[in-house]
Amino acid sequence: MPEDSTAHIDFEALNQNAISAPVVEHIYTADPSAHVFNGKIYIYPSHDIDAGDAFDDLGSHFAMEDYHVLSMEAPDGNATDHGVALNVKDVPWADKQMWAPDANEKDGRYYLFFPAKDKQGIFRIGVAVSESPSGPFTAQADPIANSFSIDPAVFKDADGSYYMYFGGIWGGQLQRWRKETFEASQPESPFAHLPADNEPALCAKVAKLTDDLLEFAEASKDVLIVDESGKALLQGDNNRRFFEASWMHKYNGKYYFSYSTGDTHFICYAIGDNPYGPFTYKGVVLNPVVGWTTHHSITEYNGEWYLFYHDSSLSKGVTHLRSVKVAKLQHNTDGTIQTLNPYRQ
Ligand code: FUB
Repeated sequence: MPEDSTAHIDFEALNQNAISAPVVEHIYTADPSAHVFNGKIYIYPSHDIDAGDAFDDLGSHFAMEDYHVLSMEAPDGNATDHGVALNVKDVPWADKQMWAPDANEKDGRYYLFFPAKDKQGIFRIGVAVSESPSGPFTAQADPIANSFSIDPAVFKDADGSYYMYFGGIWGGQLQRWRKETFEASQPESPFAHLPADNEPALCAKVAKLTDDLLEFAEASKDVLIVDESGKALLQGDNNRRFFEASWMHKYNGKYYFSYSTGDTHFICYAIGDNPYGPFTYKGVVLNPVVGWTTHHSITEYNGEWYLFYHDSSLSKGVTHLRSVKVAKLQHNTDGTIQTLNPYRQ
């Protein structure tokens, strides 16, 4: 991922114009997956650190080692850091890069879903379990069978089914799973195996989870995003096509799949009639933030909707040192979402 130049940014002015402030400042946090459990907001973020790894397009500088859970009594309140919830050292199958996690609850138990590179350097998705939403979590011995790539988001539908959405291109390795097995790339390149610009875009994946939430109940399927005429978005449609950071929320009976466009830095959304799609592209949820990555979740709290997101304003533009923020989100009466600008013009 190319590093943006932030030398021209007046961070004092930017922070004054920001629509929200970091929810915590004592650690760097990113990729927030927010849920309401027992009336309280719990945020499951990445815990950004500077491990000294060089910046590259594979995201090697995102060398995170553990997760902390944050909780808030209200979206405009203070956040509590519950400390280390899971460390990579305590995950038998994982080697490094604890990237964007999510969590969910079933029958009073809490499940943390997380990607990490295994000992062969392949991203897999694991599950860790706790009796408490704030952890600590105990990891399963192995990753989810047939899991791959990054950025799991687990959505509970009204009928009690749970679905995992996942995937991310470039360093997230999704493009290396276009065949049955993982395709090698020597030397490792984030661009090998991508479709051509005039081919259909690579899709995020979705799979229903088993009743114990520990495995896929089915082979994962493509999350197809189409334009208003029903045509699949193309790989070269960088302002609209999927890159990473899947999320699902349901509003007025419709399924909203939202995601990051990566190299064009938008959070976009598409609407469908069921959890598998297809989803019709509708627009932008969040315009670009300071920092290369953008990642979010959309959560209802007390009848209002909130966007949890991150930027690199606290670190003055360091791409891999990000801070979680939250802002109110509005759905229009026709079901579309009002685009947020992270900084007032
Ligand atoms: O935090 C590491 C990676 O950066 C995440 O997995 C992506 O979604 C991007 O935010």
